[in-house]
Parts: sequence; C-alpha cells; structure tokens
Amino acid sequence: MALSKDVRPHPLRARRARPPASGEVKPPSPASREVKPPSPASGEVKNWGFSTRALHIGQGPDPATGAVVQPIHMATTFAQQGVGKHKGFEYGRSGNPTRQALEECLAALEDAKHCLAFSSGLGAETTLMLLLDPGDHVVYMEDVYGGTFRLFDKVLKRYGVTFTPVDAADIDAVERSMTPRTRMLWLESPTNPLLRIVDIDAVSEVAHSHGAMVCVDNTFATPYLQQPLHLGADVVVHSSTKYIGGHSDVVGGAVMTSDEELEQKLRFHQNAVGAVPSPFDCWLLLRGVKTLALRVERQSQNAMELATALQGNRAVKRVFYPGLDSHPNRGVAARQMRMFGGMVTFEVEDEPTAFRTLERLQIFALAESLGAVESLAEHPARMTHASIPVAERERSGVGDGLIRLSVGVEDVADLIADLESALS
Ligand code: P1T
Repeated sequence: MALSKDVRPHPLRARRARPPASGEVKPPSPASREVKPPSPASGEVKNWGFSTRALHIGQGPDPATGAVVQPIHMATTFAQQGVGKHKGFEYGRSGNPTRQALEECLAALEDAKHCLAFSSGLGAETTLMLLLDPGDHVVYMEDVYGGTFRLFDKVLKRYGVTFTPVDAADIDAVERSMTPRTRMLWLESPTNPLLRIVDIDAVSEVAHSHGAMVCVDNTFATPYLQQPLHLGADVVVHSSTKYIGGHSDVVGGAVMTSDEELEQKLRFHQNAVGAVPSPFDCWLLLRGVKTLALRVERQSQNAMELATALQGNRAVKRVFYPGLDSHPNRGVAARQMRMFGGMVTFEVEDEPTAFRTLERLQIFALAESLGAVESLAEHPARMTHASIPVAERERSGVGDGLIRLSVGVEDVADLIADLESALS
C-alpha cells in the first residue's frame, strides 16, 4: 500500500500564529564539512525513495578514506585554525560529525528540513518541552507512553506548565480542551499501548486555529509508515531506541521539524541542556535505520496475521490493532499510514491470566521496549505504564488484563504457535 495521495501539508503550517516561547536564543553556527554527502535539501536527492535515503543521505563514502560506512568520530574537541575559525565542529556536545550524519539521514526520512538527535526519547521530549514557559498549557492524547506522562505530570508541572489529557480521536474534545494559553497539542498515533488512531490532519487544523503547535510522537508508526509533517504537524519526536535502531542495542531520541525558528531554538537547547547521544550510539542508529523499511514491512505483515489469529482465540477478550476491521479508526489509519505497524495489544480475563500467559511465552521475551527484530511482550499496567495513577490508567482504558506485543521479524507461524500455547 502506498502512502495515500491525500496526505498533504496542512494549509495553516505556513502561517502559524505563535512560535513556541523560549529565552535568549543563540544557536551554535550550523556545522558544515568540506565535502558533504547529499543533503536532504538538495535537488539531486528529492526523488529518492525512502530506503535509498535511509542508506545514502548523510553518509556518502568518507572523503578522507573512501570508507563506505560513516566513521565514528570519538573526538570530544576539534582543533581550531584561529579563534572561532574551524571546520564546523568545536566541542562534542555542540556538534559531532557522526551525529550530524545521523541527523541529516533522519531528517530526510521524516521529509523534514532538520533533525536533532538526543540521548533518549525522553531526552528529546524534555528538550522540546523546555521551549515552553511557565503558564503555558499543553493538551495531550490521554493514551501516551507512561514515561511521557511521568515527564509531564511529575517534572514539567513543577515548572508551571499545565497539562490536559484528551481523547484526541474525538475532534470536538480537542476543540473543547483548547484555552488561550494552549501552546501545544501532543499526540501519539498509534498510541502506546492501546493503538488508538488520531486523525492528525483534522486535529492539527483545530490546534492551529487556536495558535497551538502540534507535536507527534511518531515512535510507533516510524517515518516509513507515517510522516506527520505532511499531515499538518509542526514537530515530530522519536524514541529511536525502538524501530529506528531496531536491534535492542541503543537508546536514543530525535526531534524533526521544517520550521527554521523552531530548529534554531531546539539547536540552542540541545547544546544548552546537553542530552546528546554518543558518537557510537549515532553510528549504531545509522546502521539500524538502513533496514528500517524492510523490518517494518515484515513486522507489519506479521502483526496483521497475529492480530487476526488472536481475534479467533477463545482466551482473548479483545484485540487492539489498527489494521483490523473491528478497530474504530481503521479508515483514518489506512489513510495516514502506509501499513498498520508491528504493535498488537490484546486483553485477557484478568491480571493473573495475563501474568501466566506472559510467563509461558517461549519466543516472545517478557520485556519493556519495542520495535526491534526480536518479538517482545509486556504488561503495560505493571511495566511501561506503572507510573500512571490507577484511576488515570483505567480511565484511558489500560486495564490489568492487557498484554502488549512488539512483533518482530521471526516466522509468523512460530509466533502464533507461541502465543496460542501460552494462552491455552
Ligand atoms: O526510552 P526512551 O528512548 O527514552 O523513549 C521514551 C518513549 C517515548 N515515546 C514512546 C512512544 C515510547 O514508547 C517511549 C519508550 N517506550 C518504552 C520503553 C515502552 O516499552 O513502551
């Protein structure tokens, strides 16, 4: 399935009412190399497909040696020819060639002008949220990763930012929750862990009409399946620990945007806050992202088959998967996503049944995280979403019988057999 043709830039993107606030902004000068591989902005690459960009943007053969793989630059500091005269890099926190290669590549994958890499998904989120001022208001999709909720509720509230959860699948509810102080609408789609789908285009229009910017955490969808900047969003965040890395061996985060002013503020904060990734982690992410499309296609196919099998299992009360006809927003998912993704959530009778099922699995590892080649299973209520108070969790539908699967690239027949035997 190709990305649908009606995915288009939001008309209000060009005339956003208010940029996010920040203090004095003086970003470090943009890094430049003497010999640059193709950059996403250059005309020569604009027709390249997703996988060609994943393999070649930011990563031409090394001009010094011809090495076809991006070198890992471990230097923490870079010699200057005179004070302030340098080749684009000064100090490892403010810029690094391997990180720059990753940022160029990831920007190209989201079709963004800019990407900033961070040491974790939450590092990326924190840095972005630090652009807000005390008194600012954020409306967020009520079903979000537990760590995102914790950042909002336990950290940022202390700095005077206020938050309102909303079912963003309900456009009228988004409209009602906007206030004159609302600066940001924060979305996940598909959501973690209930795989709810938000019509990003429609809710972006609502947010923009109130002067709020739209941020989409695109971790579950990946840039291969969904490009929120083409659906009206202003900024995208990723936990690149997940599908972008894809091999459960690196923690990372990223923010992408095409808004120049926002990029400058983010670049300043990336350096000022310092939640930057190591050069080795950047290299691992560059290596991982080369197979993103291949992995996600296989994971989506496996997930579809697995969700269908679970639907027919008597021990399963409900299956949550955007590709199933039973999903309330399947139509929106089909319009804004290329395939339906590798995450499947289902509900069994109660917590003891869920625990027993998880402990019996042989191929699925019982573990937090997602998006890697190997399949994982977890219990959101006690694991990834345990930091959300019970009442809040139950209100958004994350019950004790819920199991979340991150479907890997194994043979799907083996995955289905593993689950069926654990459920029997
Ligand atoms: O773990 P970190 O790289 O900091 O990313 C945080 C994060 C942000 N956004 C979403 C949608 C996420 O799922 C996560 C991390 N999630 C898990 C570890 C998990 O198992 O759901």
